Amino acid sequence: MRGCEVSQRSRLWPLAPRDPETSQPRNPVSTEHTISPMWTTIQQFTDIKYERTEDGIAKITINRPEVRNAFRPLTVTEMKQALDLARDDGDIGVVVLTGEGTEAFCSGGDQRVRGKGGYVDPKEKIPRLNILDVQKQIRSMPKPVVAMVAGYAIGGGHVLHVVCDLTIAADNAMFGQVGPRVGSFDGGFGASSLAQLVGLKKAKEIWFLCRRYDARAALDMGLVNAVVPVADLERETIRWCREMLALSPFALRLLKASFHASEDGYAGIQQLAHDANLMFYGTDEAKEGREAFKAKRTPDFSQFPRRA
Ligand code: S0N
Repeated sequence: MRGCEVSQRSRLWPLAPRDPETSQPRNPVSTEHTISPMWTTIQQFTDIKYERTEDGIAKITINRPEVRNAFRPLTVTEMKQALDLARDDGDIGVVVLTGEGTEAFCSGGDQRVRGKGGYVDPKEKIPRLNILDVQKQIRSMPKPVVAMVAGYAIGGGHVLHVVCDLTIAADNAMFGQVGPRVGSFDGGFGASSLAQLVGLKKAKEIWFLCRRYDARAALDMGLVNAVVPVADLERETIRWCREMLALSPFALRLLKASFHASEDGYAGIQQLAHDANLMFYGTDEAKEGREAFKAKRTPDFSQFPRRA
């Protein structure tokens, strides 16, 4: 595990026992201490925080609360690095994406550094729309990514939660697109994935009218998975993450790839096929091909059944 002081994969915080009828914890008081996470900083960044729990949850926090967690090129570069770290860390099973504080998840691109062709880093001077790379990274991350949303998820910040696999919202969350108001639009995942989530008419309404939607409205239209009091947001998000950590990581990985396969076209099929290949590599049939090549002999595949 790269750059991390925590080396053991332990289960210090087991899942709370749940009432099978209500799915609520049987004894919320006694489970309180078991659910609070201990975050360890894995790497220092400027615009983001990258932390993890001992039991396999990574948390990426956009840390620019003074601009409602708007992203600038450096923010995006660091998010890409953190997502790579989370992907490559075999102890990480779930990734949480969030914003610092309770005012905003993310307010999209930093309008102060928006130039003619995109967002401009003063050092680089090259205009970029690199947040699109982050969106793709979240989509292809072979682990669930959970958006933990308090406050505003607006513009490109809204698209970020849309591309996450699940969204847990605080009751103060506010969602919306503002592109046509501020002179931009995201016709990629920002349009297609949103339409898949809430339906085409609703997605067009969100983009064409630039209205804001509170957490209750977001839940009603299927934009988020759960709404909880803002004080409970992290606890509830961690609870959802730990439920997933208790499940088969490869089944979750294959499911994620399957959900995206048709929507992402050849890239989606590539991801799913890659996952199938990973499994195939472990079979005796695949090993026979490799061993035959190394031994300079003709492979004998006759021993393997042609399954129905
Ligand atoms: C988030 C809002 C609703 C919060 O309102 P609130 O709570 O009243 O706070 P404010 O007083 O408005 O804000 C506090 C301080 O934060 C600054 N600030 C807020 N958001 C931004 C931002 N996005 N960029 C820069 N600064 C921001 C305020 O200026 C204020 O600063 P001070 O204290 O100094 O006055 C409200 O703030 C709001 O509506 N914000 C703007 C939302 C917005 O327009 N976002 C950009 C939308 N566009 C994108 O995200 C583009 C995404 C993108 O990259 C892209 C992707 C695909 C294809 C194309 C693009 C593309 O860029 O074109």
